[in-house]
Amino acid sequence: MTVSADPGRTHAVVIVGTGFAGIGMAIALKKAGVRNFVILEKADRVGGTWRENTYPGCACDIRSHLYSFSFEPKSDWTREFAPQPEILGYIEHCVAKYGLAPHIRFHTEVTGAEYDEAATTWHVATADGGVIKGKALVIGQGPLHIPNIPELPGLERFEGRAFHSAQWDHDYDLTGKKVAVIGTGASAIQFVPQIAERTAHLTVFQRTAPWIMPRPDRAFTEKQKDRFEKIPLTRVAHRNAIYWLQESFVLGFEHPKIIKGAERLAKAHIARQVTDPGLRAKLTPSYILGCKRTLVSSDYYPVFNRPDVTLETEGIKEIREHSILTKDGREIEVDAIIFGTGFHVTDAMAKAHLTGRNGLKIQDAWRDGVTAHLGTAVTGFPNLFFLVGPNTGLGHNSIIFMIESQVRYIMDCLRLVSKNKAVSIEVKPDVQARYNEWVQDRSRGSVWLKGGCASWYLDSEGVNRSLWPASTVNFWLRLRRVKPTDFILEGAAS
Ligand code: NA7
Repeated sequence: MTVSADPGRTHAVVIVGTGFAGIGMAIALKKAGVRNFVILEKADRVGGTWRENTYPGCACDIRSHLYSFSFEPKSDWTREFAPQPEILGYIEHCVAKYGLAPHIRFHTEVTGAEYDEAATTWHVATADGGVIKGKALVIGQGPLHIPNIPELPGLERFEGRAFHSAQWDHDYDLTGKKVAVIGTGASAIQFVPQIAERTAHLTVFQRTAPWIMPRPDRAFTEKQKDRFEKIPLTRVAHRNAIYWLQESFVLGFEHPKIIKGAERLAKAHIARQVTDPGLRAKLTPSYILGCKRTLVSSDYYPVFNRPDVTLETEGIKEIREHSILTKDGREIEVDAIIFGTGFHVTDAMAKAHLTGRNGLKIQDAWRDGVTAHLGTAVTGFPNLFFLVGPNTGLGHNSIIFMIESQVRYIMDCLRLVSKNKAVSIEVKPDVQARYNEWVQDRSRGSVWLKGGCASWYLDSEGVNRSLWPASTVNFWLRLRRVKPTDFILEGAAS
C-alpha cells in the first residue's frame, strides 16, 4: 500500500526528507501508533547525506556505534568509522524494519509551504505543482545539501570535466588524468588519498589549512562483532565510551589550555606524516583549533609526500579552457576539477519558502538572524518543526543524538496539542527571544567567534547560527520535556 496523493486528504504530519532526521521522526510516529503521515523525498532513494555523497572514501567521522539510533543498535558494523554504503544500508534497514516505505513519496521535491490559518493546516507545495496537506510539518532536510560551487572567473570556459564532491561523476575515470581539487574540508581530505592513487598529477588547492587529528579507524573482528551481538552490555559500554569521549571535547570550546594541548597533538601528527618542512608549514593551520570543524584522517597528509601531488596555497585568479591560473600568474594544466567546497548552510535555511501565520514569511521572521527555539520551533509558524534546525549543529559529537532529542521533543509537542484538544502549538515570542539571547551569550566567548577563522558556522554578520554552544547533555536536558508554558496552544480546552 502506498500513501495516497489524494489532494483532499490532510495528513496528521508531513515530514520532509528521508535522512536520519526524517526517518527518526517517522519511526517515532510509527511507535506512537500514528499512521496518517507522509514523508516527502526529492530523490528516488532514502538516505539524505548518505545517499547524496558517494565520493571515493566517503565515511563518517564519528564512530559508527554512536552514529546510529540508540534504539536500533547494530552489532556488526564493519569498522569503527563506517563507510558511506554501510551507513546508507543502515538507514534502508531502518526503513524496512519499521515499515516506512508505504509512507514515502519519492520524486517529490518540496518548493515551499504555507500555513492556512482558518484550517490550521500546512499546504506543502511540490515541484510537480502538487499540494500536500498536513496538520503538522516537520522539516528534516538538513543544512548541508545545497552544493557550493564557487563563482571562479572563467569557470564556464573550462572544457574538461568539473563536478562537486556531492555530485561525484562516477562515469569519469580519473586514471592518468591531471586533476585539481579545490577545497580541503571534511569531504576533500577523505577523497584526496583515494584519487591520488590513480591520477597522473593531483593539485590540491588549499585556501585555509584545516586542523586534522589522527583517525583511529580499525576493522572489527568477527569475534568482536559476535561479542557485541551476544553480550549487548559490551556494545552499550562501547557506545557510551565513545559518547563520553566525544562529549569531553566540549571543554575545548572554552579552555585555551586544552585547545593548546590538542594543537600540539595535531602538529605532531603533521610532523610524523610529512617529511618536507616547507610542506609542513603550509599544512599547519594559522587559526585556533576548533574555530572550524576539526577533521580526522590518518591517510591525508602522507599524500603530499608523493612526487605526483602538489599542495597549492596560492589563490585562483581564473579558470581557462584547459588550465587554472594562480594569482601569482602560474598556469596549471588540468583535465578535471573537483570541488570539495562544501555547502550553502545558513543561506539555505534563510532562503526557504515558508509562510506562517498572517502571511509571515520566514525571511521576515528571521530579519535579525536565523533562530528557532531549541533549534526546533519558530514564533509565527504554528505546528512547524525543524530537525537539525538553527544552532543544533555539533563540532564535537554525534548529530544523531541531537536528532533523537528533537524527535522526542516534537512528539511531546504533538501530544500536548492532542491532550489539550488544541488545534495548534506555537512558541511564545519572548521564550524564543530569551533562548536566542542565551545561545548568543554562550557563543560569545567561544573559539568559533574568537578563533581567528571564517567558517560556515557563522552567518554574514559573524553570528553563530549553526552550532549548539554547550554540551549535548545540556541539549538533552532542555528537550527532555516540553514546558507547556513556553507555547501558545490555540483552541486548548484550558
Ligand atoms: P567544508 O568542510 O565546508 O569545506 C569546504 C572547503 O572548501 C574548505 O576547505 C574551504 O576553504 C574550501 N572553499 C570553499 N569555497 C572556496 C573557494 N571559493 N575557494 C577556495 N576554497 C574554497 O565542506 P565539506 O564538504 O568538506 O564538508 C561538509 C561537512 O561534512 C563537514 O563540515 C562535516 O560536517 C561533514 P576555507 O576553509 O573556507 O578557506
